[in-house]
Amino acid sequence: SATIQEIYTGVVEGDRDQVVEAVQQALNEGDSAETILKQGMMAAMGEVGRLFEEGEYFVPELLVAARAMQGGMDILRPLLVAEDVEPVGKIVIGTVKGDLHDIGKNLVSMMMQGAGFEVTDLGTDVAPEKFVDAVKTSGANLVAMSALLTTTMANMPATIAAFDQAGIRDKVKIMIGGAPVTDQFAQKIGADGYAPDANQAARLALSLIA
Ligand code: B1M
Repeated sequence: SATIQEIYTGVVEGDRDQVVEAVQQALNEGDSAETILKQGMMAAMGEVGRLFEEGEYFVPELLVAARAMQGGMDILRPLLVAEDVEPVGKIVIGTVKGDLHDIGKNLVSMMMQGAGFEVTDLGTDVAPEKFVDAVKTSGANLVAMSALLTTTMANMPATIAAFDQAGIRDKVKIMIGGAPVTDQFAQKIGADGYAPDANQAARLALSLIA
C-alpha cells in the first residue's frame, strides 16, 4: 500500500518521523505488524544494505536509516510479540568485556533485526559468563561479538571458552566482527564466522542458521 511505501522510503532516506507516523497510520489502516515489518522495514533495510555495498551509502546513512527503523521498531515490537511472529532466529549480541565501543555493534544489531532476527543486545563491556547466561535464558542460536580494540579481542576466545565450559558450545553459532578483527583471527579462535560490516553480518547470520 501507499503507507507501506512511505515506511520503506522513510527508512531508506533515514526519516525517523516519517517512519513513526507511517507505521502508526498503517496500523490504523489495518496492516499487521508482520506485514509492516516485512514489506516495509525489512525490505527497506535490504535496500539500505545494497546501497551500502554499492558504495552509494556510507556509515552516516546507515546510522540514520537504523535510527529511523528503530523508531518504527519501538512501535512494532510489542505487537510482534502479541502476533506471535516467529523470528528467523535469535541472536545475543554484545561488545566484549573491557570494550565500550558500540556504534558498529548497534548497526549490526539493527541490520540483524532488519533481517528478521530477534536480537538481545547486552550492550558493551560484556563478560563471557554474561553471554553464556543470556543464551541460556533467551534460547538464542547465535552469538555475535564485537570488539574495536586490539586489547579486547582476546576476550573473544575467552567467551568461546566460556561456552565450551558451560557445555553449550555446540548449541550456538558464534560470529565476530569489529575493526581490528579478521577472518583469519576468527578461524584461529574457532569462531563460526566473521563479517567485515553490518550488512554482511546480517547475511552471515542468516547463512549460519540455514
Ligand atoms: Co575509541 N578507539 N577508544 N572511542 N574509537 C578506536 C577503535 C581507535 C582505532 C582509535 C585510534 O586510536 N585510531 C583506537 C583503538 C586502537 C587499537 O586498539 N588498535 C581506540 C582507542 C585506543 C580508544 C581508547 C582506549 C582511548 C583512550 O581512552 N585512550 C578508549 C577505550 C575505551 C574502551 O572501550 N574501554 C576509546 C574510547 C572511545 C569513545 C568512548 C570516545 C568512542 C566510542 C563511543 C561509542 O562507541 N559509543 C570511540 C570512538 C568513536 C572510536 C572511533 C573514532 C570510531 C569507532 C566507530 O564507532 N566507528 C575509532 C577509530 C576508527 O575506527 N576510526 C576508535 C564507526 C563504526 C560504524 O564502525 O565500529 O568499525 P565499527 O563497526 C563496523 C565494522 O567494524 C563492523 O560493522 C560495523 C558497521 O559496518 N562490525 C561488526 C562491528 N562489530 C561487528 C560485529 C560483527 C560483524 C561486524 O559480528 C558480530
